[in-house]
Amino acid sequence: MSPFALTRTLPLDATAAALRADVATGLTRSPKELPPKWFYDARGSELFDEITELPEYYPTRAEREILVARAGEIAEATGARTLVELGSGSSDKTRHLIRALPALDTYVPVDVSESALTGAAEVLLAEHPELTVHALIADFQYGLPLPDTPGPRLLAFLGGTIGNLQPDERAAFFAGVRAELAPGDALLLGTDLVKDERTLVAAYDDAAGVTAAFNKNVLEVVNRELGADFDPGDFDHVALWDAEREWIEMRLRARSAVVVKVPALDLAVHFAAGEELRTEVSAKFRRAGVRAELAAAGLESTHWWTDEQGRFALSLSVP
Ligand code: AVJ
Repeated sequence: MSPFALTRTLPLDATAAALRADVATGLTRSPKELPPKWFYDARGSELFDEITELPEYYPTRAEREILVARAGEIAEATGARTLVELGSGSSDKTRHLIRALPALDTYVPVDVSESALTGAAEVLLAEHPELTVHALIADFQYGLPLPDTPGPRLLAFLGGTIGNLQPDERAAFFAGVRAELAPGDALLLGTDLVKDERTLVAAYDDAAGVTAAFNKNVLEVVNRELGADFDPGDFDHVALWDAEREWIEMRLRARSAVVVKVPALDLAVHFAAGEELRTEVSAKFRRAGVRAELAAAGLESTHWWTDEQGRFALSLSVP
């Protein structure tokens, strides 16, 4: 058997159709909005990797600290033979987990970015030639068509990406995960935690402007894929903390009135001066809330670990 397989669960044209639908809906409604998954073309994935190394962007380092400290406990608690990682990206932090799981035989990275998946698989296979890697190009919001792999399975959703979902979407997501888990399987969830506004906003509005470039890159994606004529220079990067809903929002704010043509959709989109396009919600969590959301989906929390500074949490739950 080949140690590496790549499965595209969504045909290429389904991805294109989803982008068209999201742009058609999101740019014609008020307030305007685009889902964050469209950030991650090859350039966007690269920019995100840069973000994870910024001094202001603490979540990646905090989560890595927890993984390094707790990998042994996670291995012991799960005995995982298959590790499924949703939104695996560069699989960078996962390496600590893979190294610590003695029974591991199959790694299933799932991501919307093909470039991130193939790059990550190459690095991992070089380090662990004994591992079977079955990469899935998939959008896990639309179901989890997981390959048949040996149990127990550990499903990891790291990085705080769960925060990109709205509360109702999170409930649906956890229910979908629960449905995939058999007795003995487990979910490892990474959640960024509520903290002071200054730290949070700085993490999404860094001094070097990498997050601003990442945010504006979604306009380049729409330009390339749908022939639109966005000028990223017409927009300012905005990051703000919504204290009531406890989430960060990223937006792109039109510096002046502008009309953007989207030929593939036969659309002209009008922005008033100062009008904002919401590009991301990144929710922050508290322990009781995470536990309650998991419980509502039939998942029982068994472990909660944070970094030394209490900025980020990893939790383990079981069906
Ligand atoms: C990959 C969704 C976890 O919300 O912190 C980083 C994406 N956006 N900087 C996050 C992101 C702006 C990131 N997640």
